[in-house]
Amino acid sequence: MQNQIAQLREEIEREIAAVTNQQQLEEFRIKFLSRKGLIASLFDNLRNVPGVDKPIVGKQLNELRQRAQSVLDEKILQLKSKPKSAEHLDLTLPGRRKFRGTKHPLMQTLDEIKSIFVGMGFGIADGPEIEDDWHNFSALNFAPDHPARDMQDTFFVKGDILLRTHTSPVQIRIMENNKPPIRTIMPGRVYRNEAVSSRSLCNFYQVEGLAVDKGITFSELKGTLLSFARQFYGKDIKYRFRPSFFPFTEPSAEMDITCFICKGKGCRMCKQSGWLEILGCGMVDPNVFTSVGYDPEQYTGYAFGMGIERTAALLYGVDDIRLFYENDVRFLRQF
Ligand code: 2U9
Repeated sequence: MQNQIAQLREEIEREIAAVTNQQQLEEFRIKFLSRKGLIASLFDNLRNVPGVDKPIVGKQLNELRQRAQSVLDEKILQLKSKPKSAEHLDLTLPGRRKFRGTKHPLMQTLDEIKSIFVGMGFGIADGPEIEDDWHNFSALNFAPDHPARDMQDTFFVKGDILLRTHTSPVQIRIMENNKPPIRTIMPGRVYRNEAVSSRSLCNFYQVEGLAVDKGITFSELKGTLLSFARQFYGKDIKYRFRPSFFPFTEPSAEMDITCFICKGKGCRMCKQSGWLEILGCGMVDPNVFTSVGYDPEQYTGYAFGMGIERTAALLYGVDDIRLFYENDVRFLRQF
């Protein structure tokens, strides 16, 4: 009996070492450890062992069963942690494609505008979105009874603190803190108390620009903005300046370019006019210079402003600017 136990122990050690998968593991368990297995049958034979030897043989059998169980448990753990062998890998499968986001179309538009103006020597500045009446209105020559100062048009926070309605207060802050020459653009978010529609939002992006120096003329304004329009909309566009009014510029104008979709023939985008309005501009009003402590006899300057949603809508032929804020991937992945 003791010989049989020794042989079985050797067999157990040999066979467990050869086990490499779940099926062989189960075969091992059945062969040695099941109720009809080899160890159980040795236990059955115990009744034929002489009485004096029974305790010692019984002890050896118990140790054998424990050993078989422990090598089985170890093997279970080993197989679990073992990486799947190469035969399970299908190296011909195509790689998993990661979903790649893209820059938002409004930011693409803004970045393009920024880079064109930086190329013409402008710096970039930003400032607070929560402003006071002075920087947003008074210093910009808004009359005390101008409708924009009304609760109906502007979001007031408390007293004369408000959400800026344009990025012009940044220019006021720059002029308050710096001497000319100044050539800077101010991109940023602005807020207006307006009903949301396909053409207007209550918060949107703007880029404004300001140039101040001795001897700046309307020709420099025209040359700079024409150069911008040609780089941004295409070198073949034609342009026109229409007189307009803003409290902070005098004279003021709006710049139109020939519709780049129908080439001026008239279409849905330009409402059959052949022209697209792209920005507002003008020569800085002398009262604005006085507000910031510049001598209007010494300095002149020009300023301009454009809405980014409107610009991006024109560029990409989008007819509802609310789409830029819905974050529908079917829309966004087209840019
Ligand atoms: C200072 C002096 C003058 C900025 C200007 C415009 C004309 C303009 C609109 C375009 C579409 C606003 O986003 S919009 O609704 N802006 O037409 N903005 S001149 O003039 C300034 C700014 C700062 C100190």
